[in-house]
Amino acid sequence: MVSLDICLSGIYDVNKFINTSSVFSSMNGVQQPEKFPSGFFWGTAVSAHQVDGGNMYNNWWEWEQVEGRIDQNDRSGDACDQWSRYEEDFSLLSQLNQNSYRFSMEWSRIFPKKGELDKLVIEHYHQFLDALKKRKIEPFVTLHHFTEPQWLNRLGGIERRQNLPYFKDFVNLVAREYSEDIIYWNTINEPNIRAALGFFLGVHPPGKTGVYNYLKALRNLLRMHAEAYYILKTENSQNLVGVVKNINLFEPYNSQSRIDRMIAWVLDEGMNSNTLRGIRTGKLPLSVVREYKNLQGSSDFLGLNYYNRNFCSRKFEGFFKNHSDDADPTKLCTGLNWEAYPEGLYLSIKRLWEDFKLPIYITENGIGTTDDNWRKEFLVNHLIQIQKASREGIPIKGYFHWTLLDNFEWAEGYASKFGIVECDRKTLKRKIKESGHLYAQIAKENQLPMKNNDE
Ligand code: IFM
Repeated sequence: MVSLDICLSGIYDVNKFINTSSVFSSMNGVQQPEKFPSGFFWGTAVSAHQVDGGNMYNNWWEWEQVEGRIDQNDRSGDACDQWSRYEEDFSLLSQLNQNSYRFSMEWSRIFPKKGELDKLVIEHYHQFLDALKKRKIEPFVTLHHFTEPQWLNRLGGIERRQNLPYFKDFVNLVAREYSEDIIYWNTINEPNIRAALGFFLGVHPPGKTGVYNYLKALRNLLRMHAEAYYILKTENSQNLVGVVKNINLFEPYNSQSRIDRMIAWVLDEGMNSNTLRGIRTGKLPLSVVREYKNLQGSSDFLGLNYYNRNFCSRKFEGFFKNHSDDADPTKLCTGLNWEAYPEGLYLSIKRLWEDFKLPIYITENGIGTTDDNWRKEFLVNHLIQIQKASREGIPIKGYFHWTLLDNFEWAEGYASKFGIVECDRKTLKRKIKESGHLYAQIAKENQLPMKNNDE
């Protein structure tokens, strides 16, 4: 049997893993796979624009219509049509032994026009939540996941501070309507990524570039987070509210090089530390003003999205690349070229814990690949890292695999297959992949796969 130490440090072929090793604890002298904490949330995460279909009132819809912006000129279109197929999808969740589901409520659907709300959409979300409740699936709701209403953009978008009240209207409404059915709220999904892709690199709407725009957008996203936290806690103090931060690890390409180390520090500061510090202390990134009211301590938990690490050097375009020199090209995430680095999940969890001492939910983690065996390996290897951190006493309360269905991966279109369930692009027929079956087994047993005694 593979020893525990090796098991924790290595990358494993999942078939070997399933057959010969697991994270074992000894009970009455019998080796048992270690359990995840009791009450652990097993789920998948999605976002409205990526799965619902027909989101024609948001800025992404407009953005996609211009040729050349999305890989293969894909458009979100019907996406996975979860808007009308949610009953079918939630039955799939039950089949997959999921006890939770992370999804986003679409601001532009609730308010398709400025000041005008759509009552049918409000009702739709009630039914959606009822359908989850009926199946005993805990909703984890995200309020902002990369999209904004088109009318907001015409008023200057999220980079304009004067537009903050519109977001507050949306959150007030959602808090009033749904607080009885929702406990877990994610305010903003990946504020730094939304700001970097839309306002620094210009590859997401509104296509702006530069550090100044990045900081403006990021500060406003943090203000939006702070206001949402305040509204939800005022509505019901039992609400549990947290930001979703993705941790992009930045390492020097050459650890002996002072410049590489410095670049890694700057990128980490700009993409990670400034935001985490903001939420801890209330201070907005590079702001001359002191604190922003309601920002300090505005998280009951941390949602951690973790995918990959980057190697930093001035010789790379943009000063970093997202895989090592000897990465196996067949194992990189489609379109995004991320290389799996499971240990980075453990490091990111540790970092959040040391900074905040708050419960942590892994709100996203996954890989875009057509090689489903590789996805199984990826899954298991990352779950091992969660167990390692849990063993050190860090309260990790749930894991949401990204994602349920193969869906619209923003600028990468439909080529990147992140789902544990296939969604046929023509018929939208769903089919559980092997990785889905493996995940269902893990969720059911609340532990990694059993050792096969025949080996
Ligand atoms: O699909 C995205 C998601 O919307 C935000 N986090 C990263 C995922 C994979 O790129």
